[in-house]
Amino acid sequence: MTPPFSYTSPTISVNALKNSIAYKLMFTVGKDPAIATQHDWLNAVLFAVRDRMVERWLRSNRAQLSQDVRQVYYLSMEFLLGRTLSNALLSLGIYQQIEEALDDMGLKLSELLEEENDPGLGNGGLGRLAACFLDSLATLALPGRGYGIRYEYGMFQQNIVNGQQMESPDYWLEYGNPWEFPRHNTRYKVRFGGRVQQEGAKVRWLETEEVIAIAYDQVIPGFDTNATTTLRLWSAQASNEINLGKFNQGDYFAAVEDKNHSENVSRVLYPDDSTNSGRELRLRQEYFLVSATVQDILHRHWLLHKSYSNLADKVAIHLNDTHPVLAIPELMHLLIDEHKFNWQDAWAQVEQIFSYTNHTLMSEALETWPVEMLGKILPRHLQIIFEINEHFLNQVKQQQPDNRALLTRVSLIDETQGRRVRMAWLAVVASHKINGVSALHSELMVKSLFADFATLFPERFCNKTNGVTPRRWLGLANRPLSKVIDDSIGQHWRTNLTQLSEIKENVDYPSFLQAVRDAKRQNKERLAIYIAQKLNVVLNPAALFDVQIKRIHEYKRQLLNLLHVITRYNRLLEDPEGDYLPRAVIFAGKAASAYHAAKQIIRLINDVAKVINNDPRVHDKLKVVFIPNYGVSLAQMIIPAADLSEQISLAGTEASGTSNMKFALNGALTIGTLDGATVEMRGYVGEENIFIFGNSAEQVTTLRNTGYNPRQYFEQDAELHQVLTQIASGVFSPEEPQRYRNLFDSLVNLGDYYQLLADYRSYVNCQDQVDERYADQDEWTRSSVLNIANMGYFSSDRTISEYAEQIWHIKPVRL
Ligand code: 26Q
Repeated sequence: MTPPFSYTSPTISVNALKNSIAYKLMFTVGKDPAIATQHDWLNAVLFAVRDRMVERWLRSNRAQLSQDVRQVYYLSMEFLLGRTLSNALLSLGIYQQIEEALDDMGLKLSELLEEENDPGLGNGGLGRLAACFLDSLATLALPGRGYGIRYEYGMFQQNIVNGQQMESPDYWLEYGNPWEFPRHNTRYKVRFGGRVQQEGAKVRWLETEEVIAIAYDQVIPGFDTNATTTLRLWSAQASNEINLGKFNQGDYFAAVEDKNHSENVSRVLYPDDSTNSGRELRLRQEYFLVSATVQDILHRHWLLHKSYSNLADKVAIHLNDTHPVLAIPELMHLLIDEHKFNWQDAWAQVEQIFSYTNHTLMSEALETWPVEMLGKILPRHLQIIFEINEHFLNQVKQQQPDNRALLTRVSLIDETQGRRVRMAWLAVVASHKINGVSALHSELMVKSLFADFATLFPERFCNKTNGVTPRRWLGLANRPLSKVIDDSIGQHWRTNLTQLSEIKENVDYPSFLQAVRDAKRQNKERLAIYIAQKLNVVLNPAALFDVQIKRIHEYKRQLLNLLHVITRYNRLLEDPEGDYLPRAVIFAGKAASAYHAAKQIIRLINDVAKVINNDPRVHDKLKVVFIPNYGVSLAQMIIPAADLSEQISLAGTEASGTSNMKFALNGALTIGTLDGATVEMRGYVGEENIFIFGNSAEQVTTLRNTGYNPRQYFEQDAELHQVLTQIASGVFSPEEPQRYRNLFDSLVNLGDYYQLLADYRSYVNCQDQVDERYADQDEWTRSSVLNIANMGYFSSDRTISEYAEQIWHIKPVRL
């Protein structure tokens, strides 16, 4: 077995590791080696490795404490970490040694790694971004920690039954979570409900219901460094006081119900689904996270400084979208009601402490909460929000007297929709920096959503283009390609990704191109085997692997992809003798369970796949697969195997995208619209090495304003006409010909908001160019290499360094 690379710890020997593993199996797992299962061995390895991480953790925390530096607290309702063990092995530099140790013990590391579960504590891009950021914080030795919720149930598991998505609960803690350190003594009361009483200048929040937040910590190892960071997740526990009261009165069942009610707060991750916003439990979750976190921050600060007056010197709090925005009124509440601050002094701290990232411009996805609900659950916070609003609106009046329309627009309270609090407005008013996640998105943000605020506070708005960690997304996910790169330029690209540009020098060497191609081929074969086993569909690894994997959403336009697939199918049948490049079109992604349109898209993909894959005339020229239960682990297998990356959202709708970067980093070429960070990727890889089609964001807006008329495209484009007619008439759903009638209407007759038909022709033509380029394998591979070589900018290390310098004002800890 060739070593993955030689970032290898010289100090930890194979023998020492063998001893630790055997020891852990007996004394921590409590099993006799003679009867231990694979899972027991996995746990033994994991505990042995964890010990090594903890050594670094303690050292790192000690350094952080003693240097008393400013820290960032990254608040996020989601952290999508993916599996931990393999990443830990690479970070510690003991991958090879563990592999060898296990070999000697008759075990295979690769098999054990597949046994580890993949906690799905996030929906998609936003949660995965938070995980990449922790990886970079740790690797750069930046002082900070992540705060989130320890959901008992993560993102639902997706099964495909008769072509349709079925959800089942993801009880990821079933076999325990060996990576977590429960901190039973780090606990805070989180209060809900009750009423507010004014006693002179003092406000009291009384008769509340209480839930206890218990901390669970996980080490996040930095790569090739002693530095680590911490992810602290909160779990809800019923507070006994209340329950015991009822219990003693003999009402046992009511007591248990109360307990369940309290503990429901951290029960389950909410899916990203605009239709279910306004749910009370989600609001309680959001407050649970921020209340426990802000109390913890203040507590830690007090221990060190015995004062809160220098809070803003030591603390930066970052809000990952508006989900944790209640941290703002919570900090005001604690400073004023508990720590005797006056309003001005408290607000002065708040304004220096908070920063906020916006991840969407789509109005239906912006969080607002009914005033009435907020008042019921958090009466004191509602009061504070009203007061923030009053101060803010007075300030606006001074700047722009007599502009009533402006006041209505910027008010934190939206009076047009039955009085709701606009959480994004609250975030903007309180934060010293607000950023978008790609250049285009940040530009649109100040032109559209936050236009008024950008005039009021121009210095607050900035851009921080997303990035991804090269450790997981290249080093770990794509070992064959990593090896090729290591052999060419050494190993330091892992912590200095711009070094990848050095591989450009090899772009004219056939042997290098061949090595890159071989690596890709190996990854494709591995994926093909997985697909054959799971789905019983055999892919030709020589085919072009055309991949779209992401949440199923109308704006991401998986349907546009499918329109192209059907077009190809029709061409194949039309001219069976033609010379076609074989293609495998691969989809994966979850639809929110209440999102009917998204579920119909999944169903149609599967219906189309069934027809095409079983049509003997097609042979292996075209295959379509939908891989169920997409998540981080699957992404790590699929992305390295892709030739073509589909990034085809309606321009102006995808804030950034991050899989677009992961694909290019792994040598896929992109076909995409000028949306999100794909715009910047084009700038780096060059127009010749990316396939761009469709309307620009500006053209999309113009078309919307001048009247988008889909029928016109339907009637004038013969291929499109055929495809849509087939869908509508049941060619792919013969057992229920009307199944996709509504879908047809939404595209053709109801003025489709996502303008699919407007981009259809340029998309299909662009796909033809993809075929042409793929036919020349050397040309293709050259482009592929230039994609890899130019992804240096998209490392999350770059992104995090920018946040650290320009927003958080934090510096690396000396170790
Ligand atoms: C909100 C309220 C109630 C329930 C759920 C939610 C909710 C949960 C998750 C709303 C949104 C999300 C997730 C959003 C998300 O992942 N956005 C993506 O963020 C990425 C990182 O910046 C970007 O790359 C993507 O473009 C963006 O879509």
